[in-house]
Amino acid sequence: MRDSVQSAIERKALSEERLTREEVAFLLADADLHWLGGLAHEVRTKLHGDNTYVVANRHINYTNVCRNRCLFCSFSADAGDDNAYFLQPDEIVESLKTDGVAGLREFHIVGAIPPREMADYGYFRGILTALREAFPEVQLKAFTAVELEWMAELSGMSVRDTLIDLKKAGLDAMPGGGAEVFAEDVRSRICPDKISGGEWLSVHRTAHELGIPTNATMLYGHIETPEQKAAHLLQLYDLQAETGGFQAFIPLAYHPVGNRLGGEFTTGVEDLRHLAASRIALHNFPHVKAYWVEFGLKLAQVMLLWGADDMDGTVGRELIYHAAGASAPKGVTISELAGIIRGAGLKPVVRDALYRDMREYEPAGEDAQEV
Ligand code: V47
Repeated sequence: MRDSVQSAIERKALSEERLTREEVAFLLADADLHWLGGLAHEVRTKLHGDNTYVVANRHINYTNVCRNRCLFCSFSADAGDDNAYFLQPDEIVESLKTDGVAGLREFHIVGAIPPREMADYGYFRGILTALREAFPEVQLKAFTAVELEWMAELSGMSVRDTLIDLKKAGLDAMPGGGAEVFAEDVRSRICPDKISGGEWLSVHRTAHELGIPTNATMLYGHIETPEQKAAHLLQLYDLQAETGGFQAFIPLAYHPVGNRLGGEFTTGVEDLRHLAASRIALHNFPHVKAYWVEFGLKLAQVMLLWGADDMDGTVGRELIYHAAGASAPKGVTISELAGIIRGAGLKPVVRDALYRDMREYEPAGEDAQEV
């Protein structure tokens, strides 16, 4: 029985056919781990050979002041809290100039949902225009679907018109945060004030229609079931089949420190299982990331042989996972990432935010930031 389920999944994954919800739930909950890793690596190798992508990037978290206060989030704060902060666009530019941006290809810009009196639409747009003007060579991957919906509300424009306007201001691509698990039953318990799963998907559909590539995520390891995760992955699969606008999927392991939800860290085995199952289920996504900030560099390296083809980037100063108990460094250099990739027997390829302009990593002159 198990053999026939496995061979049906193998055939579908390698011939680009949609898996069923039962099959994806089987991958997430029951499948033999070695078989799972082997098949995920086959899917990854079919798409990319040994190529393993990295970007010299810098994460920018413009504020932690948030109206939503999701129960799993350890980063957000209320306006009056001691740790609350709010950066103006010129302060962001100044701090980047101080740190240096030589060699950077991408800014990854996400924050929170500050109250209306704190930030209007012009504030968010101003972050893009200030960065584009100061650093025209660095691509802007900015704002989750959650931030986008809020900006549309602030601007009085539709999501489509807001995206068109942000694109004019310099938006190149969108990150995949805020997806969590789409099931309403989960959202009402862990992020009751956040946009719905349907709204998240709709913002990404609109971005794709406008030629703005986006990423997708799934937050696992809290209160969700394998069936809910399987449904989440297949909703992503279906949108990708419709638009082709997703670049990368990033599985996000829940971190339990410093928030109201509490609970446990995921284990390494669970992390490998979720990564491999996602790679197999989402065989129509070009890239799956091993975001080393969540897992540490050693497990992220193993993940490159379990379905991941991308390590995200140098990151610079990570705040969201470190607030929630992450023990990885806050940033690394491109040469460190390249060494980790070569140590897995794979080929490091440097990329930009749009997976264009790619070439094999060469040590001379590539080190964007020593952190
Ligand atoms: O949206 C928040 C998650 C996300 C916790 O698109 C938590 O390239 C675990 O989306 N434990 C932000 N996860 C990170 C993210 C991301 C990261 C790297 C690359 C890209 C990309 C996207 O982190 C949030 C939320 O889903 N998160 N709190 C926590 N305690």
